[in-house]
Amino acid sequence: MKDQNISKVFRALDQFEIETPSWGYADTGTRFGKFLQDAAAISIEDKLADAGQVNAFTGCCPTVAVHVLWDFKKGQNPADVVKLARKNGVKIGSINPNLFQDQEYKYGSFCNTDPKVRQHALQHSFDSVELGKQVGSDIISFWMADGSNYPGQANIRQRKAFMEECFQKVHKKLSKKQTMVIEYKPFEPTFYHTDIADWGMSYLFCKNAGPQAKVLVDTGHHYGSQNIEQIVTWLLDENMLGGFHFNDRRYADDDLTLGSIDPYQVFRIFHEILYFTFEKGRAPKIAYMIDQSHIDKPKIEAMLQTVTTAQELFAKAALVDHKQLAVLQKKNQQVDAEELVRRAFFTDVTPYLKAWRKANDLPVNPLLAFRQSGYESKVAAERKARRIELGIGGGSSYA
Ligand code: AFD
Ligand code: MN
Ligand code: MN
Repeated sequence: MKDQNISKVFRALDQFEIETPSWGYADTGTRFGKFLQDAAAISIEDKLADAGQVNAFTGCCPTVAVHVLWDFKKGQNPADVVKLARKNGVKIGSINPNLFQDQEYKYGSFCNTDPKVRQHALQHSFDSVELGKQVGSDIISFWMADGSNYPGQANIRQRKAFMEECFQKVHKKLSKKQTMVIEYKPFEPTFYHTDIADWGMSYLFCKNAGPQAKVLVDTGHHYGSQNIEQIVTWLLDENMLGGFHFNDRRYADDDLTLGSIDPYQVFRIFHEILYFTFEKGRAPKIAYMIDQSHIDKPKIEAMLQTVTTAQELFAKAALVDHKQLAVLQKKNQQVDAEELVRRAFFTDVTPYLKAWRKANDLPVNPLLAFRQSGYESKVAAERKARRIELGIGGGSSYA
């Protein structure tokens, strides 16, 4: 049994990659204030250096998601950012347009009743698609904050039509290699209606946009009782799952470290993906991306926690005997079927993880190795001095 497990875990981890977000390395805040950390990244140079550390210690984070307005300064040559990423042993991953911060987006971007605002949002999206082509990224990732706060405030049908038209225009600009992923979120920042509030709305916008549009599942964007793995399974079956933004939540879109609240839910999501892979004989092309930002945990340590937890849960999910599960499901032996899945979840895979890391010349305990490297105290001193010199507060993620 043990040998069988180890080869399953090795096979799973060999194929497992997860993208870290540039914004997860910089200072962020709550809506009540920004909380600064000396070692938090200030510039894209810092963010890529930090992302390079996470990849170096875990071996599974080769790409970094970027936020266009926060990571590409006006007039900056995108090729320089590509070179910077390479210097740190990573590549630019998904491109995230910023359609929620400009003052003119107060009443929406793609859904704004003012055609000039919609055009401004469209132009930024077209520019983001072009940027993706320049930096060799094949994912453009849309999160739309559009919505309203009071009954009667907005014509929801008209907004749906505006949004649909804009996504169709963006889709036309994609290269053959690019995929656009459309994220959904039930509420926040608006609190009466959100124009892309659930997976069905995202699915319809994708279908109407074109064949290179897929749904992005942010694990923090669901009501407490929702069965996320069922949504994932449906989207997989429809070939409409573009990828994930992984984080954990206790109440809403809390962006906590993955698995910190409900590791079994993440395991069930990975299980459904691996069960699909077993049945279809092929792994789906989906982007595993992290979307977390922390005001209290040290940034890089939080990212290492998320990445190593994701590896651990993916390794556990790889232990499920899909063939046996199918037999038990067919016979409706629900207790045995559940026990088969539970046994995998409760298996201690740390020995296998350590063996895989050893076999790949990686530290067996990435978090401990990072702490021993002294990287954090070094950059804390340097960045603290730079903040004082530049007379700035926290990181540039909301610059
Ligand atoms: C916020 C939004 C959404 C988006 C992320 C990065 O809720 O998840 O993907 O910021 O822009 O978390
Ligand atoms: Mn997200
Ligand atoms: Mn979110």
